Amino acid sequence: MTIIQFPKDMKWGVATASYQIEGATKEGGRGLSIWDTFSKTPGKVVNGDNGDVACDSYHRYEEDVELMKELGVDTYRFSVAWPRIFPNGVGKVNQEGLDYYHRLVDALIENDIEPMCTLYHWDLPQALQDKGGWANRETIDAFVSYSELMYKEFSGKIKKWITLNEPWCISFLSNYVGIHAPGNQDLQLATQISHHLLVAHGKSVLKFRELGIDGEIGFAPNTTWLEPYSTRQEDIDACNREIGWYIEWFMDPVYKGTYPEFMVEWFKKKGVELEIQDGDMETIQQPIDFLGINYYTGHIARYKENEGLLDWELVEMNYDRTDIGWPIYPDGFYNVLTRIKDNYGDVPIYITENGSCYNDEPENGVVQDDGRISYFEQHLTALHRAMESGVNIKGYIIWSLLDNFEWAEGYTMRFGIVHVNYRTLKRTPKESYYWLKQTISNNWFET
Ligand code: NCW
Repeated sequence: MTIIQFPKDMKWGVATASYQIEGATKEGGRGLSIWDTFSKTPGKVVNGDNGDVACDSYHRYEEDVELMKELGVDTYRFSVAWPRIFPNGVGKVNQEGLDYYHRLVDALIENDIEPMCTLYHWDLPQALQDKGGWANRETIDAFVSYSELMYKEFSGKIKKWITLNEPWCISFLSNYVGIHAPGNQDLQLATQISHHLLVAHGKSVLKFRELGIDGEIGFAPNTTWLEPYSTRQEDIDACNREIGWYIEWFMDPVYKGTYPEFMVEWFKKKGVELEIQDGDMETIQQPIDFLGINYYTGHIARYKENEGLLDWELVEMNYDRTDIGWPIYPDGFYNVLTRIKDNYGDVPIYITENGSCYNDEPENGVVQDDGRISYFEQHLTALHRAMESGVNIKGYIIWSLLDNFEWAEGYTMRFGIVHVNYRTLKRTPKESYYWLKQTISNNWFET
């Protein structure tokens, strides 16, 4: 038996995202988002599911806050639906949208839960997509106006801000792989979008500083780990490319003001050329207060000529997988965090998402999600090891408080520590919720 003990000032939180939980898509003056359009396009989402009702958190946020209070977390990471604030992306502000987030934030503060606000977790106003979306640099300005309004409106109430959630997903998954909204399959476009996102992030941080807002700001890239199958250089290089696509592609510009040469070269080989305007790299390299890291899975891989974009293939090692099919690879979590420390030094890090998909259902009112408990044990152990190696971890935020609309998977994949019955909207805390409650209150657990 080993005790894994966390520092006294460790923050514990849960996370959600607007389109995945709010529902009420036609209420409160909200405009359309690209996910309304995408989910209603036949063939894009499993079972033709959409976020019209989701967890109905727009109406049931008080119950959700109650669940957090009972769990004992001190942080709630949520996202704002941009089309609730600007139904057309720019222009007229929708007061009802602001009112909703005031009600939510006030309820959190009353319960001693600190709000951590993500400005963009994928629900772009459709009106902006109609003009090219993130491929159009006007969307950068629209994002800065939207973030400026939010900073001013919630100044003094929200002290932790995240500009973008998972810029890799916003650019490459949505515009190259094409399985998320808006669903393009164009590498040149996707890569250019990744640059526009970073400029939008940098400009938003600049605005935050210019306004002198009291608080901290960062962004939250998604990460993964590929372990080379052999010590052959080509296997090592192939894995490095995949890891670099998530880590260095998005973090080097922010921390170093340059794109990683090995990736620029690779993209060039694939016919991709970035258009970078004067001043862009300086804008992107604004100092941030913390880095948000999302980590879920890793793989073993080896070089394979002309396989996919980055010339690698998976090697099946029979690792356990979660119900969404992602291998469980806690060493990858440690490796990602130490690679970031090696690259960028002692940057403060919040784990802004970590969690797992298990589709256990209630039996006699109990959801026995042992797989999820084991996942938390393994990943918290890896996190602790990283902390002992000197990685500056400030907090751990669980994805997710609730089962919710899992994008292209619709409602078939459940990441919540609280079960949601999508017919009755009843919330049932799972066994992992009670395990976490104990762990959070102790600030340690035993393995
Ligand atoms: S889909 C995804 N997720 C899940 C989602 O619920 C959350 O909103 C996201 O922040 C859980 O955490 C993130 N991430 C994308 C995973 C990439 C899938 C790669 C497919 C490659 C073809």
